[in-house]
Amino acid sequence: MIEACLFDLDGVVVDTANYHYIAWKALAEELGFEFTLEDNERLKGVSRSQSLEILLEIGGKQFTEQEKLAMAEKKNALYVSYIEKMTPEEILPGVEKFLQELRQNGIKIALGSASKNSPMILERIQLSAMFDAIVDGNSISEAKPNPEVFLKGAEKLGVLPENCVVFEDAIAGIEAAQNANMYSVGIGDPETLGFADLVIPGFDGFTLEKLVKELIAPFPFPLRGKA
Ligand code: B16
Ligand code: MG
Repeated sequence: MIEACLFDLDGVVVDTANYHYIAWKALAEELGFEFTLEDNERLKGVSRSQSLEILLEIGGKQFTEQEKLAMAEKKNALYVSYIEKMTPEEILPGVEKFLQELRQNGIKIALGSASKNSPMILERIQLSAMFDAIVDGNSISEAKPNPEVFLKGAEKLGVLPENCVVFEDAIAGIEAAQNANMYSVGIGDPETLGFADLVIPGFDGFTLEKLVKELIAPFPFPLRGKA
């Protein structure tokens, strides 16, 4: 039985990946190397500090912890200057309608994101009120694929993990959902996220009825292979 749905933010509710990309690219250019869109794929769902490590590995650069802290802050300041201007129009297609349908059916909703900027983004896109609980980069100590972010979300909602569904666009996020013993729905490419319980291209035209039919009915929890 589905009692709660937990949503990742970047790549699921909004597409902030491009803002992250422009900000990381600016830092890379300042350091004298190129950072491509393909490189940016490696940063999706990854924490800010881990993202910087990956970026510096790509550029073959080494810095002290203090220097790295300053770089992460600089990147974040630029990133924040972009997300400050976000509007509700940037909510991905079908998301609001799906969230409303969940509420109407008494299903609880939580956010489970690695981003420390989640509260600001939700406020700018005017979606904060839709979430019964918010767990983000400010309240977790372990990054996905560790299940902490989703387990904390379920706990805040007072729902058992096996009655939760996680919506995620990142491989590490689907792994985190599976490690939490929750159902997982991948948002994006079946080739990349095929190991999720269900993969959909996005929320446009997606309904609770479809979720139950395509995810829960074929895999009632006690019969799931990996449960
Ligand atoms: P911040 P998600 C993640 O958001 C992004 O996908 C990832 O690219 C970013 O590095 C991370 O948040 C941390 O973001 O610098 O704002 O704290 O996909 O977990 O919603
Ligand atoms: Mg994401």
